[in-house]
Amino acid sequence: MSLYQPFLDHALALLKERLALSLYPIPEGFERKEATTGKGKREETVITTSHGFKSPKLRQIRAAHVQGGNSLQVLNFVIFPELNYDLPFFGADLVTLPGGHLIALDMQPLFHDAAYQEKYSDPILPIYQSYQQDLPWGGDFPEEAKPFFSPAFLWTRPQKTEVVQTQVFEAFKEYLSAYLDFVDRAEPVTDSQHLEAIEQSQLRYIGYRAAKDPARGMFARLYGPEWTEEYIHGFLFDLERELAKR
Ligand code: DBV
Repeated sequence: MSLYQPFLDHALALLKERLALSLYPIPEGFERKEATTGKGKREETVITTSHGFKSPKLRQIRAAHVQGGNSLQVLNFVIFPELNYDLPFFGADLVTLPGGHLIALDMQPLFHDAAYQEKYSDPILPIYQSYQQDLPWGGDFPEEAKPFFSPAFLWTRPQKTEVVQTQVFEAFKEYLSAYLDFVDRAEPVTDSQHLEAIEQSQLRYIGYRAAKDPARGMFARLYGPEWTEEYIHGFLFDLERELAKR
């Protein structure tokens, strides 16, 4: 079984328990994609599956799960709230490559003012701090990505797979549960200036992630550049296209 299957199973079970969930459509040809890489003993089949849901307050809950053997496992799981809520994004990028594990977990903020931090970061800091010893700061990451993370950004590069299966899994569960507490309490925004600011911030975030998707190279090598661009803009980071339809 893949390293991140238990994460996905847990997340979907918890979402079903706590939200009025319905399916989010996955464009045809993107539910499951397979390719074979390497030759001879190095041959591996790499399967990417997609999962999409929504709930009344959450526009898109989606996961991309890449399974390519022991040295290629990825779960990218993001929740995009509806545009009439000031909720942060839930962002998890759980990546295992030949070089090791790379874990990013955060409630990615729409705004950086003190009131927003107090509402959506401060409650997460005790969870974040409780993992600092076992999951230390992972070092360099792109400077331009910094505006998209919160003070509770858990960024770590565990050496041992066992740490992913234990502490990282626990942290993932705690962050997701705390996020769903935020969702429970969220009230719709009605002020038009505030709504406009939320939409702009969501577009900025999604635009950045679509433009700088660190998986673009991997997907293009596996499945070709056309499939990859369509996957990124038509499913993984689709807000711009969805707004054009509204
Ligand atoms: N990352 C994605 C999606 C992925 C994915 C949709 C479906 O946004 C996977 C797959 N992330 C993925 C892979 C790598 C990373 C790395 C395959 C390894 C790339 C490589 O080394 O070849 C957090 N993810 C990373 C890195 C960061 C993140 C900081 C290191 C990449 C680097 O150093 O450039 N999550 C990522 C990120 C944001 C986020 C940048 C920004 C808002 O939420």
